Amino acid sequence: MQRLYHDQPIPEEFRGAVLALGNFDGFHLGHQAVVSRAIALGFHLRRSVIVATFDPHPVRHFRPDVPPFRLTTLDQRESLFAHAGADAMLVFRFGAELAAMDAEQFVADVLVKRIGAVGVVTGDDFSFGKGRSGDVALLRDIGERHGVTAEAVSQVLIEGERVSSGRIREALIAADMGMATRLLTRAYAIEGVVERGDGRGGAELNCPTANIRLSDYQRPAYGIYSVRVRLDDGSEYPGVASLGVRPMFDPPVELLEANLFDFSGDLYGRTIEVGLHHYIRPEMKFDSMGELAERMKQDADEARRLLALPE
Ligand code: RBF
Ligand code: MG
Repeated sequence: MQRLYHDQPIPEEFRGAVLALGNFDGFHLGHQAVVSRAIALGFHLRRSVIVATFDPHPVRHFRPDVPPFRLTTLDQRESLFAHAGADAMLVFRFGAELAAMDAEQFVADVLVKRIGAVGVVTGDDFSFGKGRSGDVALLRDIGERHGVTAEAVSQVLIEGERVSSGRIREALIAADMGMATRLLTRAYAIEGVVERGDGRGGAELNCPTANIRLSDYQRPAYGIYSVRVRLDDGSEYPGVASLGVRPMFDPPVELLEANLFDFSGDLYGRTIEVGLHHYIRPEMKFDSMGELAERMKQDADEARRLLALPE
């Protein structure tokens, strides 16, 4: 799939496209409804379909100090959009230029002139333009004057409440992985490059782990999780992981450490994606390494049971 940027020329083949417009971080059930509609419209009009996203996130621009809150990386979004059937991804590089643009300019200069969109599909809560002054009604009005159709897709409800990224963050913080998974339609997955750790997991605890950083991701509750780990060759391994600061050790280092069942090999430097399936327990401080090792064995058994694997 092609990755396009709002401030670079759009290749001829992608002009005249239907644009799914939003941030789509997480690509949750509500986002999927918007993109599905854009794809249906593109099919009907025989136009290609571009899915937009913002990077950096506008919130980072306006409030640089907020703690990490991303639900996906740009690479994860690209792969999710591709699997949904989009032809290209359009990255809005959010900075001073976009922040200062009013609603009219955004539609006329960016959507129409630069991108050449013929139709735009958003969620019904979409807002845009300087100070978020534009809403879907204004998008329809401005679009009409510039020959762009605008359509807003209704919110999606789960248990009577709107599916939203905020609700997913709340579920993750509360270790409600069942709800997070339903809202996302897949397990929350953290991607990163495997770093060299202290080697203690393999040597002392009989539990070698692949360690990755949490970078810009929303932190779920610290603790021990059952996981499914996807490697960069597409293979997948069930396992158990610890996510947190490891109170057994000083100084605390925030890490996601995954032990892959029935895997032996070197993962250093490789990109892995760790899907968090079930929350098992919080991180704890034990009196000895022996007790930690014993508990880690129980965690692995519990993870196998939760993931419905044979003992
Ligand atoms: N570290 C802690 O300080 N407290 C824990 O409760 C804890 N539980 C863990 C459970 C599992 C399944 C795994 C894989 C790791 C756990 N760790 C915990 C991290 C462990 O101390 C670390 O992986 C090794 O020290 C290797 O760096
Ligand atoms: Mg390790």
